[in-house]
Amino acid sequence: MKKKIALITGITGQDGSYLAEFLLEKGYDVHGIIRRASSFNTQRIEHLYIDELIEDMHKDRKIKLHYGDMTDSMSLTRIIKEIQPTEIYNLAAQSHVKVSFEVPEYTADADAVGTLRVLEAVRFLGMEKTCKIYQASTSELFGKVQEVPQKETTPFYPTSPYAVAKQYGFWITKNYREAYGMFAVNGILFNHESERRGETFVTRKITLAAARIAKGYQKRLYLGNLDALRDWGHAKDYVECMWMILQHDTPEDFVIATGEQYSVREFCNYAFKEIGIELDWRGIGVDEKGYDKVTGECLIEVDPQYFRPSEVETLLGDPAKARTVLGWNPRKTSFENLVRSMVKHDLEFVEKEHNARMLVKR
Ligand code: NDP
Ligand code: GDR
Repeated sequence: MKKKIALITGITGQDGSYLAEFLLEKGYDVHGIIRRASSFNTQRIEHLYIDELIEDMHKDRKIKLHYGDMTDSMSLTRIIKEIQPTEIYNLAAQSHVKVSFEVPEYTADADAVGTLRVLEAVRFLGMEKTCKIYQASTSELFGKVQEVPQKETTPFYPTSPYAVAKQYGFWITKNYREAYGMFAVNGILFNHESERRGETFVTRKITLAAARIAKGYQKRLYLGNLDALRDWGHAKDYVECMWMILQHDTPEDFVIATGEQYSVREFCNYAFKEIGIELDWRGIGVDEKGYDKVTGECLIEVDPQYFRPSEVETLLGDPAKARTVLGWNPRKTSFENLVRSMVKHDLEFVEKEHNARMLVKR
């Protein structure tokens, strides 16, 4: 049987790191694209790479990394030509919705045209029939929602430069599938989190703050829209579904979600409960604050700098198609266990962070 070779763009991100682990376990040769940075950006994949590097520079490493960039067609084409992947997972993106309002042009270049670059490289190299492509589409496409819950047939209404760029990515993937008969598919994934989540996304920002408050390293957490409703799953469960989508007989797009919804405020309640604090919410709108019910201390405040020029107020996915067609289980990890594992991880993480700072001060 032909060896399965995977190329992951965005391998240094949350999903890329879990997917690399998953595919290695499945026996794949795993390659990833990393971009040049002035400091290390490989923390999430060091355990898949550095250890072997230290042992023996020339030994077959678990994953192979290549320098490239979503804004650079040449590098993408060169890498794809060199490694001849049988599956490409296009996860690389400027993935922060609020930041996309600050860097809209770059976001379009990396997230929209970047997707085209990958598809076109595969076509240009004549690999249309040998290489499957997974595109990381998003629930942000539904934006100003037209139907509840959102499913594969729900119309899109993107409300940020990020979502508009991803809408291009969605359609160009579908277009290459229909025009050239390529196995190019979209996973429309709702929010998914983990202890590897970037620190500026709301869930991780909350669990890190809860941990720092528990240890006495932080006094207060400042957030934006507390009323935003999201369908939050676990990243590890979602990368498995990316793979399942590519193993399906026919190239089809899938919504990946849990079918459960919580507000940012509720996420805070669960996270603070893990450090033994019951929150008492008082006030409304920008004046709303979260207090420790026992001590009366104010722990959470709204800061309008975190509001977005246009907000996605509510997202709730319907994973019925993925469940019935792929046999995927949307709630392997319960919401409570997701929050618990993130807080547990961050209690240890902030302790190490604090000790490292003390070391520097000495
Ligand atoms: P992250 O932000 O954690 O990771 C993004 C990855 O893309 C990083 O490896 C980053 O590299 C890389 N990257 C960014 N810009 C470029 C570029 N110009 N060239 C090459 N690589 C680049 O995202 P997630 O892992 O959370 O998400 C993975 C994908 O799924 C993204 O496309 C995201 O938009 C999409 N998505 C995510 C959801 C979620 O809830 N997590 C839900 C739906 C879709 P570096 O480490 O150097 O910054
Ligand atoms: P989102 O995730 O925009 O859904 O995009 P994020 O965690 O950034 O925001 C979720 C909701 O929380 C509200 N919010 C805050 N958000 C952040 N980041 N910081 C805050 O302080 C804060 N306070 C309230 C937001 O307004 C929003 O409503 C994520 C990304 O991973 C995308 O790449 C992906 O496509 C979508 O999920 C699905």
